[in-house]
Amino acid sequence: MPNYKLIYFNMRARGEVARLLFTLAQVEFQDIRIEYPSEEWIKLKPTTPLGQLPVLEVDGQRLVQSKAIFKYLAREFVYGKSNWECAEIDGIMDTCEDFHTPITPILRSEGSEKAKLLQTYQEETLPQILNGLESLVPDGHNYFVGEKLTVADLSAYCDIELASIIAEIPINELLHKYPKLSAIRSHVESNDRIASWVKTRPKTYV
Ligand SMILES: N[C@@H](CCC(=O)N[C@@H](CS)C(=O)NCC(=O)O)C(=O)O
Repeated sequence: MPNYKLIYFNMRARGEVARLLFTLAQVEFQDIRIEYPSEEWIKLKPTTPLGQLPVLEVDGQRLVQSKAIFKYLAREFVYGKSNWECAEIDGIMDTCEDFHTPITPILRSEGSEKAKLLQTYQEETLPQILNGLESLVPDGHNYFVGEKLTVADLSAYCDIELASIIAEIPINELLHKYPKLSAIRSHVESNDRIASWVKTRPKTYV
């Protein structure tokens, strides 16, 4: 088994899906957590390829971009059964990326500008993405794709939680109109390995 080192901030945000993939596959990895902001990050930033995290090191070779990292790990551990299923999973992951795009502008703005961006996120962005994701869960199925947990379910699980924190809407309230997404959330949380990870992982804001 390769030597895996995941370098990310001490947050879930763009790193947690990778951690959940390792957990689900029961594969050991070094969970390197950098505080943000910190002197440590100021020193480390120029040594990273993009000046950003996450970075995954596999036997000393570096991979950048969270989605590329998740897809690489998923291909190693738990992707779809066919090219078509993998493409369906990619579609879910790309949709989940849309939760992230507006977040930095919200966090970096202040006052009435922040309130306006937050309102658009709550009232327009989230319903649009959640309606889309809900429609992508096949009727009568417990997962986005196939009959077992994949990186699609883990991505939705992590990113819906992140969106609920940023939007300041409790997750049960956010998901009350989305029974299929609520069911996926329960399935992810009831997986023994994930449940144990969630219970013991460092407690962070996002
Ligand atoms: N597209 C990149 C975005 C990475 C990114 O925005 N990373 C942020 C944290 S979530 C970061 O490194 N911020 C610190 C900085 O830019 O100094 C990905 O998905 O990995």
